[in-house]
Parts: sequence; C-alpha cells; structure tokens
Amino acid sequence: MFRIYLLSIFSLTGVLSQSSCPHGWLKNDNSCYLFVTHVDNDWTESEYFCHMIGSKLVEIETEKENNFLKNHARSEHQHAKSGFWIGGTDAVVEGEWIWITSQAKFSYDDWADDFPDDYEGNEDCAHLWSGVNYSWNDSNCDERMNFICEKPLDEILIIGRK
Ligand SMILES: [Ca+2]
Ligand SMILES: [Ca+2]
Ligand SMILES: [Ca+2]
Repeated sequence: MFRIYLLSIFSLTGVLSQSSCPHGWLKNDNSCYLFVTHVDNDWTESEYFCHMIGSKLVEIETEKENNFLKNHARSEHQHAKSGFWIGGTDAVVEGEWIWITSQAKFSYDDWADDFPDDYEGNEDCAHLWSGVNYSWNDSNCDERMNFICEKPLDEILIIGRK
C-alpha cells in the first residue's frame, strides 16, 4: 500500500506555476513595482538603485500600466515631492525619448499639456509629476525625488517527475 502511494507521487508529471511579487512590491499584470519613497535620488542614482535590486527604473508601455501607477501615486503618495522618476530619457538625442534599460523608443506617452518643454535646455529625464496629477513632465536629471522600480513577476516552477 505504501509503495503504491510513493509510485503515485513520482508518476506525477506536469508543471505547477505560481507567480508572486516580493514583499513590499505591488503586482500588476506581469510586473512587480516598488515605489521607493524613503529616499530622494537624482535620476541616475534612481536607475542604479533599481538595477542593484534586480529591477529597472519603470518603463511604461501602456495606458493600463500608466493608470495603475498614477492611481497608486495619487492614493498613497500625495505628499511626494515632485513625484516619481520613471525610466524615460532624451539625454542621448534631444527630443528622442527612450526607455533607458530596454533602449526602446516610447510606444506610449502621457506627457502633460505643453510638455516635454526641455526648460532652459536642460531637462532630459521623465517623471510622474505630482503638480499635474501624475501625468509626465521632463525635468533636470539632477533633481532629487522618489522613483519607481519595475521587474517581471517571479516564476516559481514545480516540475513533476515521470
Ligand atoms: Ca512596464
Ligand atoms: Ca530634453
Ligand atoms: Ca519640463
């Protein structure tokens, strides 16, 4: 009886998949997001911070993703100074906005009216701006503010044996 029981366990096949975000991260679709609100960094430091914890400065590809981030920023972080750095920059070629980690051109954007304006010829980094209800603005990359990291959902695979 015992032997039969063991055999039945080891004859299991198939893959069980479980998706989750680490503690403190928010889940939305296939990504996990971390709103870093305990530190104000310039844009480059923000990107470095995200990379050091195995993620990237957030890249926003869809209106759905953007709305998720804006809604969270509005509801949880109304006090945030200036808002949150995101991974967009036009530091390589002025006026050509790309996501820094993937190097992809913007396929979607949510610039506030009249922005980006490259104020004083010195604004090459994008952020969710608290001043316009978290639509996007370009700002000086040396400004210090909170930021958002993004990484794929962790996949925990449990593979059965034949
Ligand atoms: Ca994304
Ligand atoms: Ca610029
Ligand atoms: Ca601006």
